[in-house]
Amino acid sequence: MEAIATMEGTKTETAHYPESRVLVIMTGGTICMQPSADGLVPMTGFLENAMAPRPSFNDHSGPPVKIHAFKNGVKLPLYSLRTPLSAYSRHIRYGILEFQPLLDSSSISSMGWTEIALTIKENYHLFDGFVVLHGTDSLAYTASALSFMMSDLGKPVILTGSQASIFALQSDAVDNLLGSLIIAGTFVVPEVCLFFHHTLFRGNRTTKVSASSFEAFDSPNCDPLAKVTSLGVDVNWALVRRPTRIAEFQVTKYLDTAHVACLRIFPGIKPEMVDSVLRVPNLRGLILETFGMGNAPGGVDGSLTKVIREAVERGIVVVNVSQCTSGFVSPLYAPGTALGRAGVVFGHDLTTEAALTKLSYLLALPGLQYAEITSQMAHSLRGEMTEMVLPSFSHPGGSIDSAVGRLTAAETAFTALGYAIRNGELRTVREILEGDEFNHQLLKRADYAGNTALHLAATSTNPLILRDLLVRGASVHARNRANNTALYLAEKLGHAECVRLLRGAGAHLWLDNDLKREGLMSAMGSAAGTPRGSSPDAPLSRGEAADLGGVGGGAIVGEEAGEGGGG
Ligand code: ASN
Repeated sequence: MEAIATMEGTKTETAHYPESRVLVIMTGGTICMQPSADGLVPMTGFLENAMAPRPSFNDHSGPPVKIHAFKNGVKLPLYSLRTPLSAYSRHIRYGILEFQPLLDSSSISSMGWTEIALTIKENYHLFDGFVVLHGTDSLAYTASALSFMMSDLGKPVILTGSQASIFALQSDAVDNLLGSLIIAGTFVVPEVCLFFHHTLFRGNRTTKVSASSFEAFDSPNCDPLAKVTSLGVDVNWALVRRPTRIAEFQVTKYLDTAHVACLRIFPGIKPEMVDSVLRVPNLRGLILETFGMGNAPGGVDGSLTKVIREAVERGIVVVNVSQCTSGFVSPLYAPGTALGRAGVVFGHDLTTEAALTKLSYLLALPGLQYAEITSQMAHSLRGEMTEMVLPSFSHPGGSIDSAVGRLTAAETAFTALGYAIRNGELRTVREILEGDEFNHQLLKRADYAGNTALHLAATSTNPLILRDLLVRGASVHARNRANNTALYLAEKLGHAECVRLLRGAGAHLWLDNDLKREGLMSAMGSAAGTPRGSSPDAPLSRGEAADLGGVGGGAIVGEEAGEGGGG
């Protein structure tokens, strides 16, 4: 319960506002550093020392609330704070798990990446999103590595840090951290992202471009996923990737960075230098940073090409990436063609960071043969390379016409989709979703009650529709205005096949008992409906039934993470 200031500035009304939950994983970096005799070093106690005293991170809504998080399988009590109300009418409640020891990110390794990934995995069901605080030096490597280690991710994982310490008078730390928290707790961008200087990037497209500027990162071959402006967060939903398999979130624990090298070609480089790297014992892969579009010095006798061909014949995967920050490699010029003929894989527009971590990831997968590794290196796994643009489809006629004909508003397509879902018309659903104009947007739209197409499908008797929406990337974590996910509705209605599919795609209910024990039920309750954690066994309440009543309207909610309630 909190006071709302009226126009006159008097506090007369009260209202509940929902909370999202975000777990902050602190690994170290400048953001938490303080000067010492040895230079800047990371300091522990970030929640108490850096966040609690700052009004943007602590609305002083009462004594700190204890929540829980898991670390190495152990359930730990965690003090949490919450932000003041955001422009999206919600608070972000967060707690922090700190690495021991905290690192300068120049010391991160595959072990640290595994620790971050496993921490997210074991807390996945407890939080709406995750913010990883990390030094900037190797941030683009970590973002790339995590993107490959995590498959079928359904929630936002946002990495950030800062160029100046949060304890410095002039710093980018507050903006970077606050922006990350708000995005992670508000928008279901189910990717490993990097947030810096008001910009959300796809993590595996980023590179550090400045050692000192606050604008430290760029993703030269991929537009930002979102921008923060004075008007709010502008998400480029058409770019956002989402899981399209009926599969649960998984983590691959280990990357084989120990047997991969990276070498930058320069004018006059001697073939023997390249050869000696390629003969490092047990080397399995080499990232070759070449000139321009993928060229390396041929030499009169082609001796550089020769040492590379011999390495490929020994089973070493050699990947060609450009030294240029933007553009791509291709066998256009003779030197590039020669490398291609020697068996080098063209990494298209991969960054070095993404190429290195992707190859380390593939080399660590058990049982993957050379041919599979090289083939996967040349294709996008997590949006790390530019994909071929698919031809667009024209809007089909047929059975969609009768539905569209009834409507006049701009959101007719979503309304038609709602009717088709409700009537169990799989064919019409497909026709609408394949309509070129709408297909990017429809899965993210919601009706006036906040129901996305997936919510509607969860209440339909035709589970094939739900399945179709899932494989097209509908988020299982979006919530309607009554704070309920599609799974919650399907459970309540006893739609067993929908429940099975949703759970298979990573949907989950919140841990009711935990929330009750923490005494958070009232804090998490919403004005609109059922508190988070309501028993799925109870029949739909009138409010919930009304919330499913309409398919009209279609106001875009931008896949906001929900209203703070229902599982
Ligand atoms: N050396 C620091 C680190 O990467 C740099 C930073 O965070 N800005 O940990």
